[in-house]
This record gives sequence, structure tokens and C-alpha cells, in this order.
Amino acid sequence: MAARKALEVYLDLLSQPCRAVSIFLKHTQIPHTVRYVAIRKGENRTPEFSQLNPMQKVPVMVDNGFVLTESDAILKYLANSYDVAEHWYPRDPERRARVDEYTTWHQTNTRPHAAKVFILEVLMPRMTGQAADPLKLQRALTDLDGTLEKLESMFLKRQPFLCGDDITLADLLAVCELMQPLGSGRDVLRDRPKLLTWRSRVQSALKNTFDDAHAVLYRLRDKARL
Ligand SMILES: N[C@@H](CCC(=O)N[C@@H](CS)C(=O)NCC(=O)O)C(=O)O
Repeated sequence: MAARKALEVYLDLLSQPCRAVSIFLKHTQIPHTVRYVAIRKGENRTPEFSQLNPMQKVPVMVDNGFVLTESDAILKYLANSYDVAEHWYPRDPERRARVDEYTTWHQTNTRPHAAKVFILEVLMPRMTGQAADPLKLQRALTDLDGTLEKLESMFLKRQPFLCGDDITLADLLAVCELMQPLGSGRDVLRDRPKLLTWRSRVQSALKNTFDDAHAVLYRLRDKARL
């Protein structure tokens, strides 16, 4: 019988969904190898990488020849396939459905709204040499504020984590996304005490894996402050 090939992930830690995958793998101690793909150098557009993922996006996971894209699918596959604590993706149908409810909502709310602020304040100015358009930025911040409001008033209304009493994949995806605007020095949770407390809780649960994965973003933040 052929030996099982070790799990590999293709990541760029400046990417929010990649950080979620990286933190999960490290925190749960699933043995894996990381292949770094620098988006800023176009390494996601090489023929080799395009063959692996024709979408030319990270993260990508390869588990014994099984290739999977999309952070949400990767995280759930890992939680289902490896021996990890049950709280990440509960087996109880109702509790699991709560995680699925958030992660579906995440893709059209938290993700695009937080990412837009990062694109306008960090990526576009780097590419064009011009500061963010104030009107576009204001619109993006208003959209993000609507999402933050829903996170506080719905998901965190009566519970410490987004989907219950313990940390799940939902918290992981959300926190990595909400950290991203920090790349320009902007902490979007600054005036949101409930979300700030939630972030501290998530950070404590993840221990050093949280700061390790965010080191590259912290460096960007520190440069923006100069
Ligand atoms: N929905 C996907 C999003 C993947 C994605 O958009 N990745 C970005 C980095 S955050 C990327 O690889 N961008 C490269 C490009 O578009 O050239 C997921 O959650 O995995």
C-alpha cells in the first residue's frame, strides 16, 4: 500500500483566510507543511500554481492528493478528518448549523466589507501611489459598520463567542478578517466594546498562534504608523 502523503497547505499570511487556516493547523497541532505563495510577487499566477488552483487564489490544501480550495471548506474538512476538539465544528446538528449559518453570512458580509477597507487604504495606495478616495472609504466604512452592528446585536447578543459558549471555526474566520484593516493602522473594533472583548477572548483561546499568524500584518501596521 502506498504511504499516505503529508498534508500541505499553500498560504500567504497577508491573506485573511490563509491566516485562519494557519492558526487552526498550528493550534490543533495537525502535522502539515506550509508552501508560501507570495501574492505580491505573482506567485499565485505561475503555471504550476494555476494548475493546482485555476482560480489563482490562496489558501489551497492538498491532503494525500486531495486538492481543496476555499478556507471555509478547508477548515471544515480538517475539523471532520482530523482528531481535533469537537468545539471547533460541533457534531450536534443544531450547533453545527449555527457555525454554518455564520460562515455562509461571513462570505457576503464580514469578508467583503473588512477587505474593502484594506484594499482602499493599503493595496490601492501602494499600486497607484495615491491616498484612498475619501468618499469611497466613507462608504466602505459605513458598510463595515453595518456588519459590526449585526455581529454585536445578533451573533454576540447573549453569548461569548459567535456561535455559542466556545470558540468555533466561525470566530476564527471572523477575527482574521476583522484584523485586516489594521494594515493601515486602523483598528475597526476600537469603538466597539463588545467586539473588543470578543476579540480578546478569541486571542486568549488561540494563544501564541494568533500573534504568530498576524506578525506580517503587525509589521505593515507599524510601517503605516511611521
Ligand atoms: N473565498 C476564498 C477567498 C480566497 C481569496 O480571495 N484569496 C485571496 C487572498 S485573501 C487571493 O488569493 N488573491 C489573489 C488574487 O486574487 O490575485 C477563501 O475563503 O478561501
